[in-house]
Amino acid sequence: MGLDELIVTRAIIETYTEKFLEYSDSDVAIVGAGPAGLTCAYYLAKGGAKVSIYERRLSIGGGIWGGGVMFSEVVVQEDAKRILDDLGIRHKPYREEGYYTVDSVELACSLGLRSLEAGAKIFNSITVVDVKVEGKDEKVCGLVINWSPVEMTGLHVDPITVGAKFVIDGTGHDATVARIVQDKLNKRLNTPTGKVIGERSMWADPAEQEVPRKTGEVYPGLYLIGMAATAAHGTHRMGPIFGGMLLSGEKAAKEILAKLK
Ligand code: 48H
Repeated sequence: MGLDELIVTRAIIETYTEKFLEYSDSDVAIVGAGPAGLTCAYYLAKGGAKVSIYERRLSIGGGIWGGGVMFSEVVVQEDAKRILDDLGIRHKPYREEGYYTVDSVELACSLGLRSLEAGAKIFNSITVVDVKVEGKDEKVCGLVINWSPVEMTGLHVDPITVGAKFVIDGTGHDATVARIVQDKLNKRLNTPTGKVIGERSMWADPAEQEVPRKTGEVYPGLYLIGMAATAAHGTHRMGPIFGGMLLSGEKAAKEILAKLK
């Protein structure tokens, strides 16, 4: 029996459409499949939540792949080692106590696979361009999305909307969703100035401690994780040490799972 190209076409379109429609209303919609977003998706899905991730690029992993200056290793500190163990991600102790290295390619692949296996769905090549809001307090209750190539080429094509009980901004340095709420809704965020402050210069030790601390609800229905939390709260950057990103994803997942129950 020969292969039929039209069957290939139909198989792809039908299966993707089914998947997309099933997740067009989720418990949690995460923007950005970086280390924080993927870790958060893993713990949420493992806890029974219906989770969708929208990622602008074709590839997942955000800033993981390049390690430090394209040397494809990242460092994870003692506090976050248990997350690597929990997810079965291999790591090596460095000769200085409390520092572990992880192959960055392996980290990106493993975080992606573990979150998918736990039940999260990743929609790549989709850019989040706005939020959906409802009620008197204009609570965030979904995302407005478009194909990334449409955004890149500036075609005049209207986006569509997906729903979620909680939205998570895991967009990294840009804190894109928090900025959308600040600029388009003209709302005060739960940060010291009410706005996205912008990250401070490198100081890894306090920076890493602050990432999980600053992780949380920044506006009704909107959570900040990872580097987006750092940027919004104006804390220090940390360079290629990734423990804070993993701990931040885990913390937001725990808080949201408690609210979903
Ligand atoms: C859909 C979007 C959109 C959008 C962006 O940058 P990331 O890796 O973010 P984190 O917070 O998980 O991890 C940060 C880490 O990688 C890092 O940069 C560190 C530790 N830096 C320290 C330092 O000192 O520099 O991932 C964010 C993801 C990316 O994949 C983007 O493509 C994606 O979000 N994204 N997806 N719609 N509007 N904006």
